[in-house]
Amino acid sequence: MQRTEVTTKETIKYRFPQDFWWGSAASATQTEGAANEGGKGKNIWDYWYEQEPNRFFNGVGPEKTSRFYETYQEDIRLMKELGHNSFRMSISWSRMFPEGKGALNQEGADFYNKVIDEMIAAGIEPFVNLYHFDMPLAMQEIGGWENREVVDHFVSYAETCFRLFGDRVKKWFTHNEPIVPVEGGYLYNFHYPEIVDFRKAVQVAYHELLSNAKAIEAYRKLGGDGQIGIVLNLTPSYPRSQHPQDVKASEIADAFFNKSFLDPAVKGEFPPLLVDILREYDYLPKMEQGDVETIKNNTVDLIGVNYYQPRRVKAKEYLPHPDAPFMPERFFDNYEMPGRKMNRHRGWEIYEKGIYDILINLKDNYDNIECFISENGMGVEGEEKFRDENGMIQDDYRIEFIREHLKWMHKAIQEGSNVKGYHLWTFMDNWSWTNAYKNRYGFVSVNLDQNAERTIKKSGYWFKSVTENNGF
Ligand code: BGP
Repeated sequence: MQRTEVTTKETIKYRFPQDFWWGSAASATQTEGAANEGGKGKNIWDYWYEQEPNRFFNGVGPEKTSRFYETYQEDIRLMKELGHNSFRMSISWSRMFPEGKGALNQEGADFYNKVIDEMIAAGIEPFVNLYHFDMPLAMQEIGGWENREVVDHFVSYAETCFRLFGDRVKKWFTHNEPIVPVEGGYLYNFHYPEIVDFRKAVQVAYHELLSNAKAIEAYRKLGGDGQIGIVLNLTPSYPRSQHPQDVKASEIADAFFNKSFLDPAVKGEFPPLLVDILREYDYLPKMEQGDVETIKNNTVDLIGVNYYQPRRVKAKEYLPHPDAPFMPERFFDNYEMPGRKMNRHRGWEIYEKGIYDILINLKDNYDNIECFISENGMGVEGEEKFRDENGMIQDDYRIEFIREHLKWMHKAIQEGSNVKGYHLWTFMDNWSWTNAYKNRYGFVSVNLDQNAERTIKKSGYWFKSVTENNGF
């Protein structure tokens, strides 16, 4: 493997606080591979791929992904080489409990024990997430998050993880982007079970929230001495204009997609605007006695913020058809701002200041809760064409992307934001759900044609210098 050092001779203009968390994030299904090995049960991705391989870019499924299950030692060594002091992974529920409940798969527990130990030995703090889109199939068969029983099974699984790994893991996360399974699975058809049903969507969101609160409660009951939080994709909703109808549209979009999880997770309360809408249209979820207290009393210690793109909205141009299925878009239209900067590979706008706006919002309206950027990154298709004669991918666009976001983060810190770190999505190229290996996000490239060979990209070396200097 070719290694060309990237040296930065610049003087440090953007210095970050001491002990800043530098690292990256990944998830089990996207990296581990070995989907049918080591006693793992099937999850919805394994199943969906069997049923509809055409839904996945180039027909590539989750069975092998980036092979972290076999190569974790080498990968952790590379993380260390790139200056990581922390890394967020997720545990696969169906690797721990093949049926989602019942007997523990000891081989699964052994694997995570080895990974955690290996990271700690390398001086990398493991941040561990319990749910990253990967419902065990057996749980989906009884309704997944639609079914309240699944909340209890999730909490039992979480408790097992706290018991087995909590002596070494001090940063826990219940969910990654819990709005995404709602959007993908129950509104917009990009996750299994491909249902379009607003009532179910609301119930799914509610049960995810309840499972967050109950898992936090369990952690504290067990005497957990670390921190427990949730990772949310906080997508700022910018109105097209300051016209009151545009502003109102953006407030509603914000209530649906950000405050829906942020308010209950941090404040233990539901956003009034969302509750009013759900009540008016008769879509309030089924709740049980005691739930409100459980949610109120079990709020998070910290928030992971995933930020990729802003949401831009405008007042509706046309009234929705009265018989159309109920969707959040009944209240706003998405708005394509002329002149916006795009990552065309992913179809996402790049708006670096969004990261600052999120952090200032958390500071001003959420008691400046401790947080970190838990994902941010740039997926690019066809990166092989940027490989130079020494075999290194010259991803200057990624360096620029990260650098510009870090500058805005730095400004937020100077203004008092309680942001503690920055994790890139992702460490090495991995499997992106239905996009499979279309867009590459890693500091490290994974060559699927060469036995998943890893090579560090230019951005990886650049990041190493940032971590060493604690700034740039
Ligand atoms: C986030 C997810 C990640 C990751 C990332 C990039 O929503 O938490 O799992 O996949 O987005 O998105 P994509 O893979 O769809 O390009």
